Amino acid sequence: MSDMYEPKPEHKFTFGLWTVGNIGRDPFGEPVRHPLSPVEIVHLLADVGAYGVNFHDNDLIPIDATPADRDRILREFKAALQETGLVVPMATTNLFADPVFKDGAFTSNDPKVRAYALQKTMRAIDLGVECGAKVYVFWGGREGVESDAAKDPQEGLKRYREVINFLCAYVKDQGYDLKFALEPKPNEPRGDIYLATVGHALAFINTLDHPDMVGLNPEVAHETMAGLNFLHGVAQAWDAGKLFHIDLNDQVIGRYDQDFRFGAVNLKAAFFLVRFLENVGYQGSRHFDAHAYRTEDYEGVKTFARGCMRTYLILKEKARRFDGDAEIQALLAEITADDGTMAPFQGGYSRDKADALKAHPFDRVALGRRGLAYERLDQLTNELLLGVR
Ligand code: GLT
Ligand code: MN
Ligand code: MN
Repeated sequence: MSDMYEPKPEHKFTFGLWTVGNIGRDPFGEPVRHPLSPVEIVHLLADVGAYGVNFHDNDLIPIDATPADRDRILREFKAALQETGLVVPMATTNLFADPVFKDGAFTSNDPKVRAYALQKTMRAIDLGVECGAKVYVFWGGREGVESDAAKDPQEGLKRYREVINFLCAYVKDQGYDLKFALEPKPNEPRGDIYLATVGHALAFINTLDHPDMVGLNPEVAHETMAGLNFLHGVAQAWDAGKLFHIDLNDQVIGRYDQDFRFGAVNLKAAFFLVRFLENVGYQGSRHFDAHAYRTEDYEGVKTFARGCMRTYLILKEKARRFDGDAEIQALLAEITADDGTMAPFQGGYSRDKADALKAHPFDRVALGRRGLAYERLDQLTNELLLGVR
């Protein structure tokens, strides 16, 4: 399909090996698709027009691989990257699948498990950097509890902090050009996961030894699972200079972790998200952390992957139209109109300003009577998204 919604490298669309490589296993059912090798996945992604591919250490190198296996797999993977032109902007560690991590990795109650998790992460960082990754994601899916009798949440946070501090120092010591991105999630697979939302993670970062090295990888589905407005979390991460990466997908509030195709559920929320990312000038990857419905074969997986990128680009075009729509812009200008009379009270504090404001007469009733026309604005937004303007 060659049209204005065709993905190009400059769009920075990326997928994890685990996304299009998802074989459709769920808690109730066996896999529905045969596993693809990392090399096959790279070719599939190149086929649909992606820019990059991300991975967990064990998506690429099986946990029990010998050093010889590791070398061969890595050689073949790098050759596939070379052949297709795909890059690896991000990497991460699988600290959730193996039984050893059933009580968490960095926050496990067992010091041997914590040390093993740290060792595994250092090795995985080496692997990611070797493949070119500049962002390293920490998704602590097993860092948490089912019962608070098992673990003191303060102790959990202390352990988490100690490990992130250690790893920041490791990256500096190795001279790697790498930033960390924490990915919050409220629950699943643990009953409750530590650092549950963007807000929790932002506050935690400020307690670290090297807060400058650590930012966020917010995911649409995860904030939505918590019932939150994803855009607001993203905006706050951006405002703090912490939007290092983003996981795009979709999710119905109150359901299991769905990881649907971007825009599959809430197109309007996806629209405002894309408009935000484009308008603020976010330069990072647009990473789709999603997978195809379990009903699909690999043709369906390609349709899914193309759909994520195409929806993003369509919404980007819609954002351009929204910002150029005379009626919408006139309405926005009216809503935010400023006659300048409040200028003496704005900006920083001064004693004179405070005194003048305390003495100023306001017609509260008239201010409260004004209609704001948000109904019209939202309806115009809907009509723009529905393609009738
Ligand atoms: C897992 C999770 C994702 C994370 C991945 C990175 S692992 O697939 O569901 O949200 O981004 O560790
Ligand atoms: Mn998810
Ligand atoms: Mn994710």
